[in-house]
Amino acid sequence: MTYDPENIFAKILRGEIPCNKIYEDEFSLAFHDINPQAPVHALVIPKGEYISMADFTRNAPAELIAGFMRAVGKVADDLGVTDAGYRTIANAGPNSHQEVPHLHIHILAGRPLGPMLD
Ligand code: IU
Repeated sequence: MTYDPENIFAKILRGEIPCNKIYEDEFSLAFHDINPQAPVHALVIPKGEYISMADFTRNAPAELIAGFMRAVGKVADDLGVTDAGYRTIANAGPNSHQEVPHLHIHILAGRPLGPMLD
């Protein structure tokens, strides 16, 4: 599968579509999910053309991988959910129900989340 530069998160990264931004640095952008599944539902995306976690960890430079993962922790801290707890999810591929083919980590928090799967 090749990266589709017209996916919605690529457009957000290019500034062609707005987002409700939480955090941005040279490696990452974080914003509120448009259809939140919990009181806190953020998405963190890397700056680069990566479809999935597998694509990212195989192909991204180590500095970007480290910077991106740091951003996930920082966003949780900034949102004030670290102590109460939160869940991170990165869907990848058809069985996972990944809808947007640009790597994104969901941060879900703000209520007890219950069991992992539907
Ligand atoms: P998924 O893991 O690919 O299924 O998650 C995609 C998420 O992107 C999903 O939670 C959507 O609500 C969210 N989203 C968004 O925040 N803004 C958009 O313009 C679109 C989807 I399209």
